[in-house]
Amino acid sequence: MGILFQEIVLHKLKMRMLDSFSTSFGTMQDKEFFIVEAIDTLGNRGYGESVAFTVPWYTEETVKTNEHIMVDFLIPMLKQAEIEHPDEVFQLFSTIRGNNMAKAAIEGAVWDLYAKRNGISLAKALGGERSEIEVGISIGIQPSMEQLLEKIAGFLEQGYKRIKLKIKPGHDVEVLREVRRNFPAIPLMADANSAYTLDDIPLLQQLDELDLMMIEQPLQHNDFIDHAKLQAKLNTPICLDESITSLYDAQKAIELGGCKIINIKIGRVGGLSEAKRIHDYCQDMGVAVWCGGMLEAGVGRAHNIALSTLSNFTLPGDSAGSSRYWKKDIIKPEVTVENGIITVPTAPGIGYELDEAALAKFRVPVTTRNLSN
Ligand code: OSB
Ligand code: MG
Repeated sequence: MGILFQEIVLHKLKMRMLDSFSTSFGTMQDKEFFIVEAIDTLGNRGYGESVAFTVPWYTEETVKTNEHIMVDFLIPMLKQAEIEHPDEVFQLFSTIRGNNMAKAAIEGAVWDLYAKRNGISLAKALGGERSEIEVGISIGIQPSMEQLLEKIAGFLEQGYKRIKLKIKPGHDVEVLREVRRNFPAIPLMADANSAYTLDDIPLLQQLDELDLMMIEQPLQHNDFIDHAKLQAKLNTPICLDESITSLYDAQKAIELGGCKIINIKIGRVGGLSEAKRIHDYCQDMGVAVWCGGMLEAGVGRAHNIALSTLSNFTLPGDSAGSSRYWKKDIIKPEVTVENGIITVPTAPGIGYELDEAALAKFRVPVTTRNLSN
């Protein structure tokens, strides 16, 4: 028998991060998101997490558009479906354009449910091979150089495997130079979140002397062509984040020479099935991938960990331990990092339990009613 859905429940949560997080596009402190709970007719429960922010500055999606698209379109579609395998969800949702983060939140719950029904971990269901994954840390723009150096030293002490720094015009080459001077040998990279243009080629070329692992998304959020022009003039590998929203994008970006590395985020590409296809394609093309982060709570973090067990995730990801973001996470146990390594859980599904008390504590009302009700 395939999976028949009894109910799809949205839990809307609001959590305050321990530290604000600043990028070239803005500063975040409060995280609002949905935990999607998919319940099958046998009473099994799977969980997904939506990753859009309240403001559409990373992609066009927001918490409100996620709610609208899930409640009015995706949940009614799923409730009518019978699914043999979670790979079918992507196709089921293909008549709805875009809205990848809304789709991924629901598809993620179906993947967890599927793995639990089969008594296997999500990592195993995805075809993952690693029992441990390496993680780095993404550090937001800091108020001062002293604070940045202190933060870096602290995270290195905790064992994180690489340091990623956010940059923006006026806060780039000098900052990275100073960091490199203080830490001559650490694996270091920079993420611009689309803050530059081709006019900045001379500036970006100065990064070549700093031995960065890569520069992430220097140019426009939906571009591959200018990135290819830039890559031709840079030794530092370009990694694309925002620009890659599908397998098609990954194919075009790589064909054009727009990147040498891809940051895969489950939400940005519309779910785990598409993430896996991008992973497989990159592996065939000899392009390394790593798993990005969206300041997730525990459920989203668990999905990132499971995805990172696939064999071409050869570079450390951004999903750090729960305590880097939250005073209290929503899963038991919390995600812990030891010497830069997360041990992949082996229990069925995402491998972590929902902490019902935390869910109750952070819950806020869902406001959108299904249009057809
Ligand atoms: O570009 O990878 C990004 C956070 C918010 C929005 C975009 C990005 C990020 C991060 C942090 O770099 C990743 C994390 O720690 O979850
Ligand atoms: Mg990025």
